[in-house]
Amino acid sequence: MHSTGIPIRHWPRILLAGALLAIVAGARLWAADPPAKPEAASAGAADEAAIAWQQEYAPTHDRRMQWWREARFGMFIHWGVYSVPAGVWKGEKSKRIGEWLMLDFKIPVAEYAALASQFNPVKFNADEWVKLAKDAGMKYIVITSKHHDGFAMFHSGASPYNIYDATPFNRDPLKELAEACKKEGIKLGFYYSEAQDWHHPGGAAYKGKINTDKNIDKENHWDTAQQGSMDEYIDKIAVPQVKEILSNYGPVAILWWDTPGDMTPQRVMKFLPLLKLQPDMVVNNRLYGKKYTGDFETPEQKIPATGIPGKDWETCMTMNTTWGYKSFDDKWKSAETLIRNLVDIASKGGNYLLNVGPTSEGLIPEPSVERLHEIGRWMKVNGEAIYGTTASPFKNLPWGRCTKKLTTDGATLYLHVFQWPEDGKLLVPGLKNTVESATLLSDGSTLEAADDEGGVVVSVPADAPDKISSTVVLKVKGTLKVE
Ligand code: JFZ
Repeated sequence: MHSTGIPIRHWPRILLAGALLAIVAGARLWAADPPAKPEAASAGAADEAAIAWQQEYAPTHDRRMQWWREARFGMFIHWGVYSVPAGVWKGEKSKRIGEWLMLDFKIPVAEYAALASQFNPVKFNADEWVKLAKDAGMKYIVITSKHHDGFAMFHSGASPYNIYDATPFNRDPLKELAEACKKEGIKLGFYYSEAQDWHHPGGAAYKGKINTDKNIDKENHWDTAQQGSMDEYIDKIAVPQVKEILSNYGPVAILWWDTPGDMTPQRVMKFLPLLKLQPDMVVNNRLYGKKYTGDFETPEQKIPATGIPGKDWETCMTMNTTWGYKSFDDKWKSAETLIRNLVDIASKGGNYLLNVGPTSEGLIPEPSVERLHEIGRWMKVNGEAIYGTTASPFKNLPWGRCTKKLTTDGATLYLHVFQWPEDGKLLVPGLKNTVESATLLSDGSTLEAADDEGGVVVSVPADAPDKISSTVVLKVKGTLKVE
């Protein structure tokens, strides 16, 4: 699927494989929907196709994923026209996530589109956003290029319903972000809602149980302006726009698909060849069915209890309870929770994609900024124990988490201590290696480490260097032995 290592002449074979694989996988619907009936196909041919796909795709997976695995921490940005109503429609507060407002209130297409004339984010400053992410210790940014409301946040030639043509703003924020990211050495990726599009005729709409209204057709469209051929929507809007974002914004590090409901193998095949426009790019798993895994899994708003063994994965999460800006959502997670989430995720081998929802003025809300600053302060001291680490060798640590780096002749264990021991004795249960050195990451001071029946006991100072999470670094020789 990516050009490097895959000669062009193989493309038809890859596409065929992808299509057949997709048939096996069956349509992945949105949460809470029953699985769709798989289309008829012989299982044998489909299995062969799955294998063929893996053979073509796997060889470049590790190469493309290398930076991503090092990075561990990124910023998600949900920004669009929905930041104008900010979760309120005609005086009524939405209970849904902010970017779903149009569907929540079944807002007619023209009425919602008119909001664009009020979208003038003159305070938007790409350099500031990128610096904020960078200072928080984030290594990449993923921003919504088009969400389900169909509004493109870039200057699109495929539809005038975009921030450049349909608002008084007259700027292309994705261009500006691409430049700022390049300058600061931050990777940039784009979210694109490939199937759902509530604006353009033929775009899909969520089919879950949300509608009791008789005016809604079986496609769950609430406005006749939404009716049309989905294939035509894919050909005229989605495919050209994905081509634009992969062609006009420099190196694109990530393509983050979303909500594949109503995708078919044929529709998937229209997108796949575009990926070769960015041979180093990684893609998530939301283009189609479960067997089309992409490069990484995307648990949403949750941290899998034991990670996802054998898979790369990224937990995306909000800081309050919405992705797109809602003026009244003040259920903010504490910096402590966010930092410990990052540690928890790294200890299970995953990445953390933490969301901000900028306002219609182009500002990242102050509570988000404050939290990002606090995370940044912590990362400046403890980043070494996050970047490029792999999952904990311990099943359970009563006081916190562990990340590790394997070296040619041993290992470095980073002990993330959430509950600092009151008696000054930190027990590392089941560790059978002899400890070469034990230090505090915050000031490099040496600590005593002694073998003990239960493992290794590290003597630590009375006070925790950091109330949220302090890092003790153990260097051990030889193969890791944990019982
Ligand atoms: C999706 C979007 O609908 C939402 O607006 C936001 O962008 C979020 C990051 O992603 O939400 C989803 C998508 C897929 C599932 C659940 C919620 N799913 O497959 O279970």
